[in-house]
Amino acid sequence: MGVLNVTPDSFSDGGRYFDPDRAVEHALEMQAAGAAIIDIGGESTRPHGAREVTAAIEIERVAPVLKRLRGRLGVPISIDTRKAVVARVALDAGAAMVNDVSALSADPAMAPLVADRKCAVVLMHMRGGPADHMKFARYRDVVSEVEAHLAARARAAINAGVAPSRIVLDPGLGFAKQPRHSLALLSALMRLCTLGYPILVGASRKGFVRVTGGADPAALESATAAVNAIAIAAGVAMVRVHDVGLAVAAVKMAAAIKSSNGGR
Ligand code: HH2
Repeated sequence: MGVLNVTPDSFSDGGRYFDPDRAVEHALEMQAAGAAIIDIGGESTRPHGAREVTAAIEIERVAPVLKRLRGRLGVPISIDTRKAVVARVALDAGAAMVNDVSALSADPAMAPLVADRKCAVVLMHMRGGPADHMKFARYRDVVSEVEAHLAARARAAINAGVAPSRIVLDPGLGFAKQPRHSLALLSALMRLCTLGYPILVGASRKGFVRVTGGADPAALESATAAVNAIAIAAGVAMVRVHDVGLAVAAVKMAAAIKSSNGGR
């Protein structure tokens, strides 16, 4: 999943794709590099200093990009939003998936919309909102608590009419999590995969990767690739990344090793 942040303030690429023409160009570049899906977002959820924006602003940012991509992109589009009105505009413009970092809990109109449109949905774990989630980074057993929350959100989605086959779960690395929490979740991905849904992991350039692998750009990309390879080896279905070319290489390598089945 290639990230397309149409925002002025995203933590790693804020402002780079704020211009719709530049955003379209980047979506096409990511597709050419091997992205299987493009995730478009008009609001930053960065761990420190994210500013919540109105639905009108989000729409103003993403709608021109969606319009220009129509008929030009061969891979599906996901809309990264917590707001039903934004998701509706994106689905009307051809998006096939809603990536909701609040797991359908921020907006009561989101679950009925996703159920009605029969689109795919990503349910991510977090606590609090984009502006204050780091206040809630306290756990007794982070893996069990995230696992229980994701299972509960999947049940809530199903109760609202969403087909189980359209649900993807995401542990929400870096969201209401200290680096040690994100690392613990990565070490338990095989367990999360047993929840019975495809798992998405978004580690790309995040703070815990930076503090563990190194902050300079090359180290950050290598460390991100290492996380992506480990995630695929553990059985996750999808990784959300900024540098698609590097991720494709890491994912291909991990998948080849995984499927070699010990040479038998
Ligand atoms: N991470 C970010 C945003 N959306 N969605 C899912 N499902 N999983 C994630 O890990 C995830 C996400 C944050 O990264 P980014 O989009 O690069 O930054 P920003 O939120 O500052 O735009």
